[in-house]
Amino acid sequence: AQAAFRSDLAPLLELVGTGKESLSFMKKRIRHLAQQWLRAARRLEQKLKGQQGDQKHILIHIGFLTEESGDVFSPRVLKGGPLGEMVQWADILTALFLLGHSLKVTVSLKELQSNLGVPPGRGNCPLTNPLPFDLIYTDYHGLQQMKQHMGLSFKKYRCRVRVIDTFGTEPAYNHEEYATLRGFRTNWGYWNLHPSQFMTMFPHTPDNSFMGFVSEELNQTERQRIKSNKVGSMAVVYGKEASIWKGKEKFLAILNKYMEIHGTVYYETQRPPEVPAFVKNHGLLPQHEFQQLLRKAKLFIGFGFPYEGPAPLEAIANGCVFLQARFNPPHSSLNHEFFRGKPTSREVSSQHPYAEDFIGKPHVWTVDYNNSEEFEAAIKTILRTQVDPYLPYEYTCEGMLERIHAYIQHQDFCTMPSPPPPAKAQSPAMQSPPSPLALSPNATHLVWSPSARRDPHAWPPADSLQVWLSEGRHACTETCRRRGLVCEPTFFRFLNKKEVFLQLSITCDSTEYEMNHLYPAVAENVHECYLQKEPLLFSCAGHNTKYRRLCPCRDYREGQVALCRDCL
Ligand code: U2F
Repeated sequence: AQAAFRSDLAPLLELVGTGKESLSFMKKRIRHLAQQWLRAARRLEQKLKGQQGDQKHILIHIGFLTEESGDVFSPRVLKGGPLGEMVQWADILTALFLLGHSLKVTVSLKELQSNLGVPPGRGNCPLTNPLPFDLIYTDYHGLQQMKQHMGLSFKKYRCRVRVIDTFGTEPAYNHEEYATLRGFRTNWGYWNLHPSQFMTMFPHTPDNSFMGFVSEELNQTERQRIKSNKVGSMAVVYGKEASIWKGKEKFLAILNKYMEIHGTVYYETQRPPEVPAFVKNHGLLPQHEFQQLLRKAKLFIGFGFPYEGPAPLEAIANGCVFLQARFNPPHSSLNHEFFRGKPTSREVSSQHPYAEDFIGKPHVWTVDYNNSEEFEAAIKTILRTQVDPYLPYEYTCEGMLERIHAYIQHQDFCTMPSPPPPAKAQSPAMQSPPSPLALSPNATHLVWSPSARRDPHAWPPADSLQVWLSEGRHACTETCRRRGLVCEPTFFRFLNKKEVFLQLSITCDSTEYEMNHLYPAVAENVHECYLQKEPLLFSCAGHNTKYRRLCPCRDYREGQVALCRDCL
């Protein structure tokens, strides 16, 4: 059946269930944003002109909310604990539902088992019937539970799984054998999934799919009203848990010279000692009241934690300037407890790198907090700066619907494209005739040849490919970014070829196929060229001064980095 856009969210609220504070939070959010979602769905429906594709049967198993995984989040919903994950799940549910798919939602192991068709009382056995879902959205906890209860069927069906993974999983950590050999093993596992099956909260590395979430949107009247009601001297501190305020007296004192400081810190009976008396603390607010507070404020200020949450986007969308700390050196799994053991080597350059890199001034100020003068100067400049509310398209409801729709229509990890030619040398007689080269040189890089065959079903379409050679100190993520492009891991297979080095005028005294997440690459000083032996290890992330990497870059739609210009 064709998927048909839905025009009522009430049935979704029924699907979500009750009995946990986290579920109530998600339902409140869905209710509160309903009109905005419905309008966006109508706009996308018009844009797609009936090309909605098939209705999918989707299981959504929110593993971290199950008792079996400890459910540490639900009891903290009203106490200042993390809400970002629930924000995202609420939005994923809403988007999938509005796009017209058929959904089942589970938050316990028992429900999971009965939906998968695991016979009661049986342990780790294959499913007796075919899996009744085309797609399963879950998280690392849910993945573990599915593995434990599906027996051999897990391997068969894992290509249908999508893992919602806040901070992302880089290919080097995902590949079991490689992770084990090369020290990339983590507690989160090495699942040998296709890296794009992991879906992140922000576009961290394009090796994973960017899922995102949404923020409240403003119409023209609201924008005007907000602008005229702004209290120019009002600042809101980012941090609903008192511990985030610890040791920040110095910054608060400087800020207090210029602005009236508000907070939304959870407390039981009295003011937490970390929050100075000059701060007006509202206590933890319901989400829509928090938005109202942001609408009045001029400044939203972060003290370094939490990393990469939704709140700064909401603040910027409500017309605040976001001031945050630069991390020098950057925080990562190598040097910071919070990231330790996470399956990524990403270097986090500030509290919110997306805000820093994708939004920037005048909305976002990233400064060195160790330098009081720089900090104070930033506050003074911000006080004089006028900003409009701003929300990148990819964080609007329409943007999220558009992206998820494209993923569901085009991402297929169950039928993989044919692997690159075998690495072993073939006898000359067996060699196939050379295929026409798909790439042609263009002074500094390679572009797709106009004459090359293009697979009409390939997604993203290959003709958006440009091949650039990285500097030793840059990952492909960065190499493409510097050219206004984005790294596209599905294109690695086009450039994992000996001829490509030649086309780039690189001298290769030797060329070898090996397993290494930085390949294809060249060790320039010794003229050694390397190709990738394991397609699962194609990785936009990662760099080493020894190598210059071959990077597949593509264009992207304004405000929607996940999709190339011709991707819809
Ligand atoms: C992030 O988790 P957090 O939940 O700590 O992220 P925040 O940016 O603080 O905000 C989450 C939501 O909390 C809401 C606000 C945001 O959408 O509207 N809120 C509220 O309802 N009432 C208030 O008084 C103040 C805020 C991230 F999302 C997680 O993935 C990470 O695990 C975590 C740690 O880095 O950071």
